Amino acid sequence: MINRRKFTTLFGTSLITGYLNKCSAKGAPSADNVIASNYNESLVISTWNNQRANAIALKVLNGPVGDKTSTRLLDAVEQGINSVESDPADRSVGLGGWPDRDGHVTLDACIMDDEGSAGSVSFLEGYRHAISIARKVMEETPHVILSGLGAAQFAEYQGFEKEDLLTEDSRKAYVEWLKEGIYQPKINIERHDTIGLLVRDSEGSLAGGCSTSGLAYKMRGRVGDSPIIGAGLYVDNEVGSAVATGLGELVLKQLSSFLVVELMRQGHPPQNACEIAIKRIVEKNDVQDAQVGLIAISKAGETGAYSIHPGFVFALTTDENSSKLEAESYL
Ligand code: SD4
Repeated sequence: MINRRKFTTLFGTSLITGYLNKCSAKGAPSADNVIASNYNESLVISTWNNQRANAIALKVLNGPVGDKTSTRLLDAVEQGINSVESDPADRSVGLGGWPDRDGHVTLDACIMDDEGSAGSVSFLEGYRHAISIARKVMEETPHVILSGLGAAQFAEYQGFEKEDLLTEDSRKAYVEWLKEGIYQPKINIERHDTIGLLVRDSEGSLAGGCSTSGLAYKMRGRVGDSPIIGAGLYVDNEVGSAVATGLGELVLKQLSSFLVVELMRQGHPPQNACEIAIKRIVEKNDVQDAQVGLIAISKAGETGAYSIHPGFVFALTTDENSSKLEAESYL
């Protein structure tokens, strides 16, 4: 049975109070179904403790209008995520990301806009800004995904700077890991910092992206959910958007982000949709040692977040407030 109490308690505080107050003014608010329809402020939500990325994205969203809507939304997603890709302290994204078991840092990322355009890179080596390269794939090629060597060649052709992403800290940790060489992802502290970031502008237009170095010490060539449209990310501007983090193999098998958006299309609020999608994963897999977290925004500005195990945190930022919140979980 899904227990909502913790989530609603957390969501009953701080930022969401702002929503509920707004909603109260319009009538019929409910803590279980945070309705912000006609909510006419920008909103950014991202996985894990990424309030700084949210703030950067929000600033772009609220920046000079004049640019095409899609451009502003994509700039917001890209610049928010770029900040994490350049932060060596984030060990699951870009520079300083955890290597695979052969010592190579390989990145996955994807991006989608309000017009349904999508771009992605997987198994990318040597370039920190995977999200920017994914955007270029979307904008400059007839394709959706470029992978491995081809993705790296494309990045070079597009003028991205090539570099070694393995920092001294990551190298030391890798050498230490090699002593035992056991591959055993750990829930929440499983070097989980992957950024999935969703934006909604004041008009209700949606876009999103995610970027990751994937699971620490994965097999060489392993690709997770993050570059797969519908798995790690899905955006449908008529309905809503969703992004996933955690053990990508589970997300891939259920296409969880697509599922969340389709559930919203059927009328489920994003919170319900995230809960049903997590339940689907739990029912079909052994999840004892596996975490997945989902976050979502509806067209109307409602938000949802849910995970398999406790400990999944996410960042929610509006013009009024920014908070790190812990999602309610199935177990
Ligand atoms: C993957 N979903 O590659 C990513 C990992 C992740 O926080 O989200 N880590 O499976």
